[in-house]
Amino acid sequence: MELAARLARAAGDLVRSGRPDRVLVSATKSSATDVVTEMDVAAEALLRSLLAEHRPDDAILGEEGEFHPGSSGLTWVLDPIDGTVNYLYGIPAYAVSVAVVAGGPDPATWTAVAGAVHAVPDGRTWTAGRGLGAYLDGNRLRVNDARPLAESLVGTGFGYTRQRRTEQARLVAEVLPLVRDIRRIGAASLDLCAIATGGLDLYYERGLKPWDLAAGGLVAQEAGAVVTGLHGAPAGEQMTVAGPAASVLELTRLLEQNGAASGA
Ligand code: LIP
Repeated sequence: MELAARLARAAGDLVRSGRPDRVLVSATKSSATDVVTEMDVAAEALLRSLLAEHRPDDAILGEEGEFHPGSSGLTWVLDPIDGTVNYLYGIPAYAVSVAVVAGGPDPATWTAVAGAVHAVPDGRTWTAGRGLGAYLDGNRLRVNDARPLAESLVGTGFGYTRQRRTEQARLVAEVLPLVRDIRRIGAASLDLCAIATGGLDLYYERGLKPWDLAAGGLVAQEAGAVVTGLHGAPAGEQMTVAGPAASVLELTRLLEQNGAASGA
């Protein structure tokens, strides 16, 4: 937990100090808007070099690099800049996400052990250890009490392909009239930390990658939130829903009734 925080802060210092006035896109992935910047790559390279020094026998799964196998049974799951589009545009909502899991690299079979999410613009750092609780800059966190869906502030996000976004637009149009309001922060790890801090009542998103979810999901769980998928499935790329148990039950029913985990 302490090492995850140290690594996240170190990468955050690089991202913060090295941000040029105009950030350039160095590559794209699933679509022309799914961008990678030179800083994404540089920050992950720093994280990998620190892990080689401090945890040489552990495996590494990172958003921007190849899977590095290990022999210890532990895998570090890295998102060097979660919220890359916000970083590109200078919108102050992007984070370094560092988690360590038992097992890996298949997220369906791993158990998150510890994690840290470091908000680069303002330096806030969330940490969590399995069974050890969740903290924001050392202060213990507790998820909001459940409240009716109509009074809940709900976070969500959208993918990068037209097909997936068409489906997500249909779904959010069903959800919006039934909740207090919607927030689209643009970084899943910060959405999940907002659940832990009480800044959101609920969060749902389809299409999260393992590195989007690994650290923030543990922070939310250790703050007392339920983090799940639909139809009894675990949280993952098909769907992630997070919040207090009673509210998650209401939201998952609504999402299931609207076919949220099927289609694009
Ligand atoms: C982002 C996620 C966010 C999602 C964005 C994007 P990235 O991750 O954290 O929840 O809505 O579309 O996928 O690509 O910035 O690492």
